Amino acid sequence: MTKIIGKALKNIPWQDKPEGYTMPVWRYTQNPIIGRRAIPSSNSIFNSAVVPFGDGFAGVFRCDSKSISMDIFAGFSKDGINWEINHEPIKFVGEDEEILKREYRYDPRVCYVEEDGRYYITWCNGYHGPTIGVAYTTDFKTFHQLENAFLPYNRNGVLFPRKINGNYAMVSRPSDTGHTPFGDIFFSQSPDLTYWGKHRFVMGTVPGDTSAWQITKIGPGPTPIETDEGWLMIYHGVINTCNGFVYRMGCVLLDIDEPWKVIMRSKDYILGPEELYECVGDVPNVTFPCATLTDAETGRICIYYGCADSVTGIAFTTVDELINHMKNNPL
Ligand code: BMA
Repeated sequence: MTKIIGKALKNIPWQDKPEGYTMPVWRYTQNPIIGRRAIPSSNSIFNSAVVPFGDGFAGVFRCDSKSISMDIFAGFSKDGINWEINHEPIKFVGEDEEILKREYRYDPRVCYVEEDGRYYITWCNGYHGPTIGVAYTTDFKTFHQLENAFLPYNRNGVLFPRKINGNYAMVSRPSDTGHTPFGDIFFSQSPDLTYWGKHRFVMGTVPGDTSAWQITKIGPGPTPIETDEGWLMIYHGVINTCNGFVYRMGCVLLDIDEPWKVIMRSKDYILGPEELYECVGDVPNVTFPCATLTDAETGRICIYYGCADSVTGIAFTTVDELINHMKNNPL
């Protein structure tokens, strides 16, 4: 039994694994939980992140508008399933007008760092090309934008929920200006969330046909989950097919003190596009995880993921399911 290091979350959204189901991750039967038109301006709501907040939940949602402008919106929920999303995008406050200028914003992650009492938001932020935007809030009303973490081009910046060896820690996926046909995961460290360095390679794509769902590019997904065996990280992996990219999810266990060191990684994916709402939409065949809720008491994990760049779904697993999956399907 692996233990999640963290808090109990009695109201975590949950359904038991269906009888006879063989995959390590199973979908919520009422998916998708957020449809395209959940706010008046939206064309699609997907690739979004949630956290426990008060006696319920809060989140930051990617809503593309009907002009296909990509922006991020705050939202609230009592049960983690039914969401009220603000109709206006987040307006950041900050010290530097240059950084506050908006080009586009998408694929948010939210990470609570207890020692700071702050919820940090990271997202793909347009600044002469995609880079990683960073902000924090304490109330999901006022959002303070900090410096972008990196130079362009980078997508998928995911913060760790505590400092490691005295530094903030982030995994990210350097990219290009377009629909990047490559990409590995790197680890970076910062004493102050402004200056990032001590970059380390974590892991790359898998050549050949050993694990071809992750042959083209990979990127970090939700905030890594601390366990007594290491950091459990769910990530996305992509293969380029004759019909375009297909996005699936996998998992990896990283060393607790040196998270650029991989302990175990799964060869088989844990979830991929199969249901209609994952296979059909603005971008077909995409399952894109951006957040988890975890319950340290039971080991339960609820994954939030974007479906076909159109709607948002949830799926369930446990820490033991994922650890066993890696043990039984080692890369
Ligand atoms: C990636 C990002 C994601 C998106 C995915 C599939 O490059 O743009 O937001 O879900 O492509 O279109």
